[in-house]
Amino acid sequence: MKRVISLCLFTLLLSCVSTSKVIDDPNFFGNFNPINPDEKYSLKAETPWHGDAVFYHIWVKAFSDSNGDGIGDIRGIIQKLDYLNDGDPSTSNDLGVTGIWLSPIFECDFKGDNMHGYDTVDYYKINEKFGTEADVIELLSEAHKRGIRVIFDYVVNHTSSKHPWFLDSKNGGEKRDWYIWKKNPSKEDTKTKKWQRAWGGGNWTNVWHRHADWYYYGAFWSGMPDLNLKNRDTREEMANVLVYWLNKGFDGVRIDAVRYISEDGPDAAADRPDTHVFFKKMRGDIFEKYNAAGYAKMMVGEAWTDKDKILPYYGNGTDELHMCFDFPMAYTIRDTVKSGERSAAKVENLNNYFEYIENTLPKGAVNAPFLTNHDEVASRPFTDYGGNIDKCILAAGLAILAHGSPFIYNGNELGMADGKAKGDMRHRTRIELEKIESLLADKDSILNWHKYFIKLKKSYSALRTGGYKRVPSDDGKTLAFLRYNDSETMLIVAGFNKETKSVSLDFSGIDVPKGEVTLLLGKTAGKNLSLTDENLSKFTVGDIEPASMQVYIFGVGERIR
Ligand SMILES: [Ca+2]
Ligand SMILES: [Ca+2]
Ligand SMILES: [Ca+2]
Repeated sequence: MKRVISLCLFTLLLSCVSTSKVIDDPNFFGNFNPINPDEKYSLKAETPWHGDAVFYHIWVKAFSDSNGDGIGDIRGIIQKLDYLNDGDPSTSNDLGVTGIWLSPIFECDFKGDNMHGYDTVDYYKINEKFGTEADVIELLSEAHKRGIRVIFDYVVNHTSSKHPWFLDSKNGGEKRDWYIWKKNPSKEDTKTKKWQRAWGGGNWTNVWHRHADWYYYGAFWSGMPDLNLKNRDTREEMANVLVYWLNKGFDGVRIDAVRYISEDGPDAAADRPDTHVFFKKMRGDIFEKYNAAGYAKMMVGEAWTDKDKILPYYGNGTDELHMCFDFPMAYTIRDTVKSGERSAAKVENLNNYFEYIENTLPKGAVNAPFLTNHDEVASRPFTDYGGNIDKCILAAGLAILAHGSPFIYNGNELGMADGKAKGDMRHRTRIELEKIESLLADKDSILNWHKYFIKLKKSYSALRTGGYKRVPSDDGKTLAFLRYNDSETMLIVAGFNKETKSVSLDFSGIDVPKGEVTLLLGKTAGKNLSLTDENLSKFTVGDIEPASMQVYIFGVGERIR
């Protein structure tokens, strides 16, 4: 017992010391296991691939159930791979995505209705409800055959309170310092700075949870204690977890709760300098090593916050996270599609946001646009837009064709509504895969439009990594912009109007090739246009249907729809 007490005092002392300056540890992840990708199941990548990807976000429990127990599973995903991308360019009934993000697949504590898996109890064991490690290896193998990369949900900020590490820690064992303990956290509150929820609000009792005479830190709730990542031993083991699965053949990770890696005191538990050090080291010591070995892998981070706070997670563009989910873009697209027909200001907001991303992301950074996910970010588009499929399609097009590599949440491509459940459960109901066949038969179904947008994104590099330039229109309720690079110039026209109409675009002062402008994507018959000196300031685009998108290329191209 005395040993435990002195260990705890030491821990307290250590945490006081470590809050005073940024961790500077040349051996940051300790003696973590070697980077040694399994050649049989890993997909080679001599250069980074994430800037050219279209991802599909699978909520494993809801997606595809292979054994009829009502719970989606890994074998169910394998059975649906041909729907996602059959790997055959000559067939076109598949969605065409090139990446999959799997929601947490490791053994977790809560196995009830809302089993989400973010409460890990064993990072080395696949959740038995989902299958086995052999199933996961087969998924990697089958996905890779089709050119689909697979990333897993890496929950590094916290474990379940039932994880053996935490049981040891709370009993004063050798892993005591793997979690964050304080005797009197509320005493650290001052008049102006308080322990509270890491994202603001609440008070110290929301994040400090009592055990015996001590309190442990858990940013989300008492059942998910935060790991003490200021401790090198903890970092070493979490690096081992990462390397174990990346070596097996995973192509990257979605990283949960990236803002909360480090907590330094009252009002200092989000976006901390140590958190950036953590991801910079992870990039340099782990991901760049895979890159050098010819197996480029990536991290996409969940920094659920404002644009100014997301940006630092990219570091200089090549030394921190590869990608970050663009939460502000999700909100802005939603807001504009919802009411752009009534408000030119909303359309202007979206244009400003696209321009912000283009002008502000450092070189090398890849944005991750999306519309919704498994959390309470927004309702599914179908529910959000009151069943207006045109608006769902327009929103999908804006996200897929936006700067970066998009993530499509499973079911949105099928026009699914929110489930009849409360809170985040409504986003996690069974994916209605039985709809696929009838949606494929209708050339203007939401599923087919997803396929068109994805095909376009994959066919034209300007839509993936090109620049962005707004084109003024005579109608504030139409968004027109160019995506361009040295070899391609694309024009995207998004109409938020209520009636079919024409708009006049002003290209004067914009450097674009004159001549034929070919319609690649549009709902109506549409027609190719021609840009001449005469119509440079009054270039007319017609047949813009309510809540619709048209995509053109300057020059010639093959019409997709
Ligand atoms: Ca099942
Ligand atoms: Ca195909
Ligand atoms: Ca934390």
